[in-house]
Amino acid sequence: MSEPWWKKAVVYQIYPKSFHDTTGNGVGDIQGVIEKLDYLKKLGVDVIWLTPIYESPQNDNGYDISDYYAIFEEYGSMDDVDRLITALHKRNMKLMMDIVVNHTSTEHEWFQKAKQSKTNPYRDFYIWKDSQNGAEPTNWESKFGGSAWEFDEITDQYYLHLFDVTQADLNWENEALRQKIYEMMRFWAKKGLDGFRLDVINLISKDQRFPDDDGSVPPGDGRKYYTDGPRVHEFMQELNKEVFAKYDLVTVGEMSSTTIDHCIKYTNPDRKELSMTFNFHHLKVDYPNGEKWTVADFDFYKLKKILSLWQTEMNRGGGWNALFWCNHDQPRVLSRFGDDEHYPKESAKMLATTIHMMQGTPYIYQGEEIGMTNPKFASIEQYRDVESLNVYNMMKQDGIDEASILAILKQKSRDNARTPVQWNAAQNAGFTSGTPWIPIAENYKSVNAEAALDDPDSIFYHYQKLIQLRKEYGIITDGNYQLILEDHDQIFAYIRQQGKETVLVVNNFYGEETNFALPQNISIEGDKVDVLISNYKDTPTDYRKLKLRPYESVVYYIG
Ligand code: TEU
Repeated sequence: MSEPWWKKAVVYQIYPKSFHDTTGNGVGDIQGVIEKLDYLKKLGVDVIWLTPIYESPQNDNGYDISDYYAIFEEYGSMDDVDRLITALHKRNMKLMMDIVVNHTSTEHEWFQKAKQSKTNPYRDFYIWKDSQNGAEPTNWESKFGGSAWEFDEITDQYYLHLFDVTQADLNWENEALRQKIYEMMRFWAKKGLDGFRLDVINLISKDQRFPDDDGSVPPGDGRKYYTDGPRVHEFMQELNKEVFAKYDLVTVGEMSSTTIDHCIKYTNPDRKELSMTFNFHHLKVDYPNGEKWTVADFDFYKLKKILSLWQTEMNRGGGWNALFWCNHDQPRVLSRFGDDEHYPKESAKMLATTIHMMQGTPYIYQGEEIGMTNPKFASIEQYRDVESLNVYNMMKQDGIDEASILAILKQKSRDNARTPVQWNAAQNAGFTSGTPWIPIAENYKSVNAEAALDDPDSIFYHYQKLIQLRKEYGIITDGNYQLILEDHDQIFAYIRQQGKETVLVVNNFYGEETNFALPQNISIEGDKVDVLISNYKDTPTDYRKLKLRPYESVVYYIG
């Protein structure tokens, strides 16, 4: 059987709110996406993943859907979506829509009906429980802080919300609900979509005993009772049969706190569940003792180890990884693992190469390709994200001083990724003619798409080349992965091998020079050596011993 097309594809994530505004209301829109398709075609990406554009009160920027069949007015109309699909397909590109089916907005009609009475037919679409000795039904915590249960006076019961109080969890045990979801997803598939990104899809099956978390496994917030839960694979197979298989869709599941074993199950084609998964273990290397809300440096050894483990284990189990550094929930990678001040170009390119030469399907988050950085907000007034604002309030209540809280948000807030795309050096970075819904990063005069396109040595063209290499070299898709120099404190190096071919990837992750020496036990055949990509000029061709400059990154092909 031939390999699925998406194994050689690169996906570009668009967060429409911050992408491009064509109406002047300060919020990006679908027409703004259409206008930038030639730019994306030039970059070379195959698929666009659009984060939720459905009707929504926007308490969590669209991850709180109130109508799956309607488009949020500020983004445009259903006609705009149809035009986007046509415009993409004309360019031989594809559309992947984000879908949120772990929860809906409490403004969704189902929830509005469900809360009216215990006997309402929609009641069981959600998860309702009585209080336990006058307190919440369990001690589970919301991912955005506080209890995961909210009391509703009308019927004297609590409903479950693993995220914001306005995001009520759906009850996947209910067959009628599942059928409604499949029907809705088929509606979208019929429009000519090419795939789905499924929001926190590994949280849909809750342990029906609903036990208290005894805290024996950190963080003790209840997640062990609903993460990769009892019926999740059964539900994925049903979803696959009812929707994905009928339309030949590419699917990526967002997996919260998952394991490699589960991700193999989700993505091994024999099981007919999903195409690939996102996991976040490599992005928790700056959470000391699992705590996200601190200012912390990242653990370089851990980063290498985790990424490498997922490379080898997913391959061994016949699974498939989604590769990424950035999304709308993560700080900008250039500010996080690179040096956005002294070596922005070198380190952005080095980070891109590190991920793009691995096995899997790479995802680029809007602005990453031009080296966008965290905005370094200095006041709470500049933040918009519900999670950041909750954390701010909770830390304030705990008596933590303003400056310390702001320092944490500056590093960890999800808003770091959500500032508008910097298109040019004009007013509001060319994002809008109005007032942007969230402030624009101050560096837009030098960091912007127009400047990147004018500079042959830009980060943009480095990404373009990485995407091209994936199309040209089968070994990037299929070759075996092996980490080398595992204990080196500055170098992240690995080899990919297939038959007599080798790709050697050497990255200096720091701003100091260092020496690379190929370990003796690594055997490389072949005498033809090519430098596939690098981030300095005059790269030496003898790959066995190298003096690496700050953030230097080199990829050799030997075959
Ligand atoms: O995120 C799920 C998720 O678990 C996180 O990455 C989340 O942002 C983090 O735990 C907060 O600390 C998805 C979406 O990507 C995110 O934007 C939504 O807010 C969330 O689901 C709820 O739908």
